[in-house]
Amino acid sequence: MIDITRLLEEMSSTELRLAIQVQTKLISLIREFLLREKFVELLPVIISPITDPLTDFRVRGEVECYGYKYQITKSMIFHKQTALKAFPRIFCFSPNVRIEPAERQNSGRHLIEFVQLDLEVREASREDVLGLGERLFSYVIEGIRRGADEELTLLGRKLPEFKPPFERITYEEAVREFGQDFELKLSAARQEPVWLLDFPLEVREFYDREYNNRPGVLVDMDLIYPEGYGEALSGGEREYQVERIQERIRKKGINPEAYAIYLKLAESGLYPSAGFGFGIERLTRFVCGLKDIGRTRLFAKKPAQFSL
Ligand code: ASN
Repeated sequence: MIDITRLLEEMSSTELRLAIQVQTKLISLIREFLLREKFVELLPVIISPITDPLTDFRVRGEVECYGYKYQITKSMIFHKQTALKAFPRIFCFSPNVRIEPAERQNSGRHLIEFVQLDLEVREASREDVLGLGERLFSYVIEGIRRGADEELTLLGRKLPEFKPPFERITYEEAVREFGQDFELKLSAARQEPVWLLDFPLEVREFYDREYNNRPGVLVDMDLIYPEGYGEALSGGEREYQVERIQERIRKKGINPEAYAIYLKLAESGLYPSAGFGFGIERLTRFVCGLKDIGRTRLFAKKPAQFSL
């Protein structure tokens, strides 16, 4: 059953209302920044024959219409790459559904339905989108510090100023310093955002590009929030040559038939590109200094919880 008491409590929560007012400003600042950078905004794709494979424990959300099978979007990665055939710089506020394990219900960071700012840039390198990400992040934080000071004061949040360039650390260095499960430890140990670079091939999806001269290492990145808030954004350079994509799909043990459409598109020629996805609820959580991601949106759906 849906917990009506919780739902009504949410509708009357001052904290939640303040967070959503801040979020409205965040979204507006992001748009303002990206439009100035000559990006085009795409409308989100909610169902598609293909979506981000992500890791196996996440169940496929499927919808059948007219005898065709669609999947519910886990990320618009393949649509982003395809859309670059039409426009050189694109972004989308993209709703994603990821059926996370029930144990993550109270992680404070996981919702099974969330929105990410997903963007992609034709012929860009990781360095290009890393710079863009830093500028976007600093712009948005500065805009909120100035434009939402009332809300932040009421939320009891002191938001520091962040000046790029941000620190960089490789995945290998992070493991050495904090062990395999390093994300929250690294995040808690920092007062400024930090870039995490060069993930090993096994822990990411097949579309992030492998270095030409470093087999098994990817030209990708995450931005990690300070103060223990964990991951902010995730992205990298992409594979775009059909043979390399086929090889990476094979290495993941995925049946290439499942991605036949994508492989056809790659055969027709994809642009080299780089991009990232930036979680809006997590950004709201960080900016507002909230413990619980359930307080960053109405109708929040935590793992294994039935909600409106
Ligand atoms: N949006 C991410 C990216 O651009 C992918 C994801 O959400 N898994 O790399």
